[in-house]
Amino acid sequence: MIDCKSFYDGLSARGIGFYTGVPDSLLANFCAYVDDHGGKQQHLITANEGNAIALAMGYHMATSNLAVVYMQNSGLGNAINPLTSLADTEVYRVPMLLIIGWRGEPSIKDEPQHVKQGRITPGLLDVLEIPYWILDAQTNADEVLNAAFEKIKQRNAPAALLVRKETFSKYKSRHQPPVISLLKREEALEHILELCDPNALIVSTTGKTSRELFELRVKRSESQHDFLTVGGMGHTASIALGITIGQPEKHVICLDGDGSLLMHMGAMPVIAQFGPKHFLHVLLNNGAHESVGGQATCAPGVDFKKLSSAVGYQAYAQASDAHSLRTAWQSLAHIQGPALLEIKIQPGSREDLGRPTSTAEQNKISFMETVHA
Ligand SMILES: Cc1ncc(C[n+]2csc(CCOP(=O)(O)OP(=O)(O)O)c2C)c(N)n1
Repeated sequence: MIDCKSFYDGLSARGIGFYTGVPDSLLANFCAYVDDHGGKQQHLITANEGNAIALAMGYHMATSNLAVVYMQNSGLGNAINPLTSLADTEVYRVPMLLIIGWRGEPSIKDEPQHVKQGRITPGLLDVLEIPYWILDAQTNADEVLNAAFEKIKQRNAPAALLVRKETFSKYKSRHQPPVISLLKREEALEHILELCDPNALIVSTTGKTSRELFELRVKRSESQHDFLTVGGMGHTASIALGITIGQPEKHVICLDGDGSLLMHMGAMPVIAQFGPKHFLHVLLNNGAHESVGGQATCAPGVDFKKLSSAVGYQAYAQASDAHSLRTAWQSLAHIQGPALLEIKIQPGSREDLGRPTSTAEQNKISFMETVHA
């Protein structure tokens, strides 16, 4: 396996001065090492991967140094526009090193949302004309870094490392995210299922929220009719907006995460502008990207009450335990217009949490059958 410290030292020796990106479980050990050793001056988690490319570009222009941009391959989509229209050799030509976690690598079993992305990732890099090297536990990291940096220098443009599962050795972060509530996400979801109109259309976000919701429906012996957004991180609220536009009389509940909401926060003013009558946006705020390792988000510094009011939501309420959740729910029940319910939750989840057993398409079909029932 590649030792996180030697890899980090190897990057520092080759002039890397800054790290930015969106976390991925395959890169979690290395990113935890960066976070502990780079500090605030050297490491910033962005809201989405495109932001990270742009940040690396600004950093390079200001210092002439190189930044690393790390991401899961799911994030390549967010990065393609700034990679192609800013950093590319035919535009500003900005050097940087991309470190990309390779979920869904062919021949390795993975979740449905990763399968195609994993299969096309090398081809995508080829189409983008970004030279890349594959990194795994057996790789001689020094040789790969020499080759990659040589290429970056020669082209003065981005190059990438595609990182296989279990490449980096274990590193335990010294920092735990601050505990902002004692309520677990799964408990919050259970309360929501108790409180909500049984005919409400629920759309849940990427990661463990959807996995927990799926298991809660099993536990409650209820049908699986919620829409579980397994991919497309950050787009849950826009999917929910589309649903409410199509079904304006039904109650639509969007279960969002803080990382997810921040990733495409521009959806909020658009929701407010449309002004759906029965739209509850629930923010499950644990201040972390818990599903991929618990890396911090900037949510703890955001005043979501002011934010929701500033973008035009009609109401806001906050909860952090069963009692305040019930009160908050009731206070929003008769609001006509989009409302934000922020539930502060504890980072963490069950060790034995499973994954949806139905396919993504089956999930869509069940959801649509419920909508049209
Ligand atoms: C575009 C994109 N980037 C990154 C990921 C990897 N990813 C999956 S879930 C997740 C964290 C989501 O955080 P949050 O919305 O706060 O929910 P939590 O995991 O804390 O419940 C990340 C980064 C992804 N799936 N898609």
